[in-house]
Amino acid sequence: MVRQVADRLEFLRDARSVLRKLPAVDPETPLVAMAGAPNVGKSSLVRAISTGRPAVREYPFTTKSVSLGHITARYQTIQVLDTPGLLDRPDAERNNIEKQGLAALEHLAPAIVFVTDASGTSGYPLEVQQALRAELRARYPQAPWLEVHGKFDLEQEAPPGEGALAVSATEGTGVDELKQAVIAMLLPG
Ligand SMILES: Nc1nc2c(ncn2[C@@H]2O[C@H](COP(=O)(O)OP(=O)(O)OP(=O)(O)O)[C@@H](O)[C@H]2O)c(=O)[nH]1
Ligand SMILES: [Mg+2]
Repeated sequence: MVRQVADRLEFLRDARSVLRKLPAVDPETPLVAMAGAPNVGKSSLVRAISTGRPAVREYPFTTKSVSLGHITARYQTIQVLDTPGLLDRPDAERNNIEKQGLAALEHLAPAIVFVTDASGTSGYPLEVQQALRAELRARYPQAPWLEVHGKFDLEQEAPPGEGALAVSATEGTGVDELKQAVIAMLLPG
């Protein structure tokens, strides 16, 4: 019998080793996810506003799986989820790294901080990032949403959109405002 279901047992063994590496998200604690195209500075912002310490590198798809940091405010905790970069393309063409990010948005239903990089250094044009933003907004219309315009120490191709927070993770400008905006969004009152 064991031999008959051997391939399924093997799948379960593989699944266990993958699942073991995922962070334990507490469903009772407020959750916000940093989302956006690859290389726009999501992980840098997670590091800047939370206890999370995801790797930061100058190339896309540095973040290959979700990870968690925390913010403590008013004696309460907020979970901050770093997610892999997403490209503006149909799901069928998305790679497994992107799919993990989408699965997190889908199943954990976090509030979303969407990061746009209009400095031209991410490698992903503004139009691509804007199309991705429109897709995510349409896909998760219920998600509390915060718009961030990153790498603001660099020259920008476009001004921050209305209501967007201009921030620089490297120089620290706007980082406190971002943290306070996240707290206000998740711990109202
Ligand atoms: N000048 C400047 N560079 C930044 C800023 N934030 C991030 N970077 C740089 O942009 C690159 C990508 O940063 P990450 O934080 O790894 O970006 P990411 O969106 O997490 O990237 P992926 O995980 O690959 O999707 C790194 O070289 C960072 O040093 C910023 O505010 N200003
Ligand atoms: Mg990253």
